[in-house]
Amino acid sequence: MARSGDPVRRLLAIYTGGTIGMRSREGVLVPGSNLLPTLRKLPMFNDEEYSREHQLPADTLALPLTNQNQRILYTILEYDPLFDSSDMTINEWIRIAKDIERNYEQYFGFVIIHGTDTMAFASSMLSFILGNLQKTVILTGAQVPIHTLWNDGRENLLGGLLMAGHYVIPEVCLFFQNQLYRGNRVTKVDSQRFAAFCSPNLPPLATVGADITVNRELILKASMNKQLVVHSSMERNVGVLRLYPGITAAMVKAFLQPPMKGVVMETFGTGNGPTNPGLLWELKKATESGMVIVNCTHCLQGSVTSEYATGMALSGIGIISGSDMTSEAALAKLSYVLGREDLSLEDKKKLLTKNLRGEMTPLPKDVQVSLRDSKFVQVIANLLYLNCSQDLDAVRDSLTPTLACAAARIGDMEALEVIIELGGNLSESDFDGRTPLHMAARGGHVGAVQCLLRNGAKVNSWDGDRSSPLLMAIKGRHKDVIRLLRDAGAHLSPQELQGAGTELCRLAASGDRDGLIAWQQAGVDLFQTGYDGQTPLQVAEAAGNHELVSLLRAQGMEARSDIL
Ligand code: ASN
Repeated sequence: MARSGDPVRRLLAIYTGGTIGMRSREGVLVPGSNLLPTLRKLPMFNDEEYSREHQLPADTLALPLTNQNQRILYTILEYDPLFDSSDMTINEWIRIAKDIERNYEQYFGFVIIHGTDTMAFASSMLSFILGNLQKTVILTGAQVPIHTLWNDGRENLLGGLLMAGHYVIPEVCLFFQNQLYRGNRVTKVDSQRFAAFCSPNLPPLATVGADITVNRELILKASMNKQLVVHSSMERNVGVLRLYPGITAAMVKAFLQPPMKGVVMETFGTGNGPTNPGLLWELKKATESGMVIVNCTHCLQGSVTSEYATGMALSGIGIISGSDMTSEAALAKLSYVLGREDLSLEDKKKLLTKNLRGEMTPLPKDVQVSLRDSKFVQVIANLLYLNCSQDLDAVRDSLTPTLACAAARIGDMEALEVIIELGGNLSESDFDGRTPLHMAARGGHVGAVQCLLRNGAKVNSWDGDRSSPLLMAIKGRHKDVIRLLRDAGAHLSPQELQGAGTELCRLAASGDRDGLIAWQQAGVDLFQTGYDGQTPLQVAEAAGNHELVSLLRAQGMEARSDIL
């Protein structure tokens, strides 16, 4: 989270519809166009003098100077047609995301004026559609139209504009009744009262009273140096199935038919369902044939755990725990993950269990982790990712080298990816001076080496024993790793090369063919002499190792022909 020093902040307010601008027609409320002229007439939304003096364009208004002397200008992009949010679909949310993308550079932040009925779905979906967000996106709306005498629209819209104009909160948020929530944590809980939303499993990101209190430790960290991505290939064939006592196998079967590809199943309490064998069989058949089912509790608050046999029965048939996600967030995540064409089904299922946009609390109380378990690294990294306030950056920077080394040592790609996403420096060494690349090279983990190199790890570095990743790969005889490192420009230091002749003779004496080939692959001349002036060829001849002799002679011929 940050506040910029620029005295004028420009926001884009995308008006999609909703009660806030509705008008009564034949006794019922319908979406109302021309929100801007209404706002122009309200002094709290329009500093007329400033607008005139600065000749603002017709689609742009200026808020009066804020308490912090900030000037906020906002341009209204009004959709046509406007929507009651009951008519919104993934298509409209992708359109909003694309409008944000198109205008991303021109504006400091974005406010989306949306109907409240499906606003929790909208904010959840947008949190997944918008990848690598570095600017504030706030959804808001009202329970009562803004042009009526007593309404909540003015307060909500003004609050949304002020928050987006003052703070960089790089998330999709929802502002309602003085609270700024993470968008994928909210649900609509009241159809009439002004306090329409709640965020049952995460406190508000900010609260507005006489002062604004921002919960800095909750704000997600922006993925710096990465470009905004609009994930428009969201899977539409996803749905929500609410279990109830007595639901039959036939009903569940009917729901799970094509084209359905993913289902959020709302279950009882801590994630429990009936143990009726017929019903479990239908669910098992579905998961086995590729249907992805996420288990969310239909309780307002709390998480899916594995306390009861009735819950275990569901996880035993391939149903994925949705932890403490709201059903709205789980549906959006399912749509995003299933839409990722670059992933296998297994990878999609794994991704669903991870915290991607702060939508779930990463360390459920029932997860036991041990220091020996690779999951430990992931859990710590996830915790750091979620609690990424500036205060925690220093802790993160000191922990990530050790975490990355631990992950690289066992070739734990998932943990490495979490650390990379966290922004950890992959060239930083642990207390032994070893970098993650040293550890991955020593273990011969080709995937981890590739991943580290791809993400900018330094290829030539020397640890406390003055060994490079290349030397570690040679010692382990990891041919594929040696090749990767060499292709990336790895070389041995003069100090490492100094003792090479003696080491080659030792390998020749013990008949270690693979050891010799590893050195040769690393670009080392096999005809160096050892401490007593003998070459490895002479040592092999003396040992009567014919296989090695012919290998070394062939190498010698090759080397000579190279020189000629
Ligand atoms: N039906 C309206 C909508 O969602 C409700 C509202 O905005 N308060 O568009």
